[in-house]
Amino acid sequence: MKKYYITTPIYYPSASFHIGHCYTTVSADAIARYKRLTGYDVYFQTGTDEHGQKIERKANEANVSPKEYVDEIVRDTKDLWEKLNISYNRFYRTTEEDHIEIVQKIFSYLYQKGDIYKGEYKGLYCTPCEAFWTVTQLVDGKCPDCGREVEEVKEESYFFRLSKYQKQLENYFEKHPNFIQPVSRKNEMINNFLKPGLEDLCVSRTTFNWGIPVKEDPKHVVYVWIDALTNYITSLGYMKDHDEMFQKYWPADLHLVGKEIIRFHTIIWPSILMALDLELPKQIFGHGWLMIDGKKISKSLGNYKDPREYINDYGVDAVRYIILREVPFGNDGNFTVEGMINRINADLANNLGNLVNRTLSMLDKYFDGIIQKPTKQEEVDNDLIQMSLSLPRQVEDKMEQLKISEALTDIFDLLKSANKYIDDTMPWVLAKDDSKKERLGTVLYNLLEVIRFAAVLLQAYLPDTAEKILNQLNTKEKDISTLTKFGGLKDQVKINEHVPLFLRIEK
Ligand code: ME8
Repeated sequence: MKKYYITTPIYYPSASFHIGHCYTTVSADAIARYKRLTGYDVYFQTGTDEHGQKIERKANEANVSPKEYVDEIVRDTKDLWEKLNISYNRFYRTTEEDHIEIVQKIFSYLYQKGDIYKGEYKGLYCTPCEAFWTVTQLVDGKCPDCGREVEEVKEESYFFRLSKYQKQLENYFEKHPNFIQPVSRKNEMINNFLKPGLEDLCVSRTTFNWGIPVKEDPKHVVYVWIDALTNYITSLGYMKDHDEMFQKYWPADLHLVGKEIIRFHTIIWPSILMALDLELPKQIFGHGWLMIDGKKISKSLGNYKDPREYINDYGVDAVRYIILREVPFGNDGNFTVEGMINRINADLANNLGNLVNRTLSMLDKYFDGIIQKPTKQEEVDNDLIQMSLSLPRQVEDKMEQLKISEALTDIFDLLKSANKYIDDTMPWVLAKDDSKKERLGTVLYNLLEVIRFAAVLLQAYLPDTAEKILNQLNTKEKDISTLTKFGGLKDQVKINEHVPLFLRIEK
């Protein structure tokens, strides 16, 4: 079985996650579920990035130890992912013993190799982003990533020879055109960072304690981004005696990250991997941001709500749908409650919900809920059948390019055609004529089968809803391999009870 290792970034523990945070995780979940559906042995990892100055300060403010502080928040993060139905295989924390041990080993190895050396850092630091900057990189004197104040830092530090990997990185980017996606992000990295020349990177701090101590020099803690990025391999048992997971799953097939951290993932992380003589991940995809009123939803702007409120109000799949459907993957997109309600009403309640409800109700009414497998189809059925049969291929093409929103559009287009097919074939008219009974059974069968096609694929995106539909259809034909033939639903099976999937929301 082919393996697929997909990761989200490990999240900074935060007491106030917003819908923007859910974007990376829900998108990764849809990709992971889709890959499982198409037969891959998927390993999907997420987790938390728990060290650093920012966390230490917050814990101090809250008058608790950093570990107590993160433990509490991590519980809350897991709760949110559970409510969003995130099917991760591993939730990894950088405070885990194994991680700490391996980060120290990696640091020592690179030090002995000469890729890490001791010096003094004098420069600027953005604590919210945990990022070092030079004066020329600032925008209006502020952090170019988040626009907040930077602090002057002067301390003894260890440095990683990032500059040594400049040429190797350039070559790699050139030889692997899909390594950084979308392409616009690759160009940004080349123009903004590689062309001006890479400087060595400060990889330890001495002015606070909450981090992984450098084994040989414990007044230093490892720079939190080095600690964080290595999570993708320490979790697999890299440098451990039992490294079967590492052998099996590395290199990662996809690191899915927000665009503001693409620099760390495409320049710093690959250089470290090169220094360790390891293979590079196959792809790093930098997605865009969810915005409110043209600004990134973020804690500092205060324009957020706990996503659980939306889940409570509209249901988990409505929230997942908005995240996955609203913005072409890679771009920024606006998030509004009004937009969410419009989509729920138009796509989920009308297009999908009504189709399922109408079809199942007609089968109840005209055939006591018993499926009538046809012996012949008519000319008008062919379009719908062909459209269904080509859907899995279309979705596969879109997912190959991580065009999640477009994949959903294809599925919902089929549902739209099914609704139109009801208007064209008018089952309620057929029902009035006894001699048309067989034809009526065929029309309803075609609709049920289209619904099954859509539901099988929707398992990747709206898992609860897909499961409900497949249960209502009373079918075990849930595998994507059953979509090579139109006609998976069995004859004379009685469908299960059904309730509307989504209710229209009055504004
Ligand atoms: O960056 N729209 O963690 P994080 C879309 N710990 N995505 C958003 C978003 C928005 N408005 N706001 C946040 C970190 N995100 C580091 C990662 S990995 C080795 C270390 C996304 O908690 C963001 O882009 O700040 C990122 O992918 C994820 O939330 C976690 O961000």
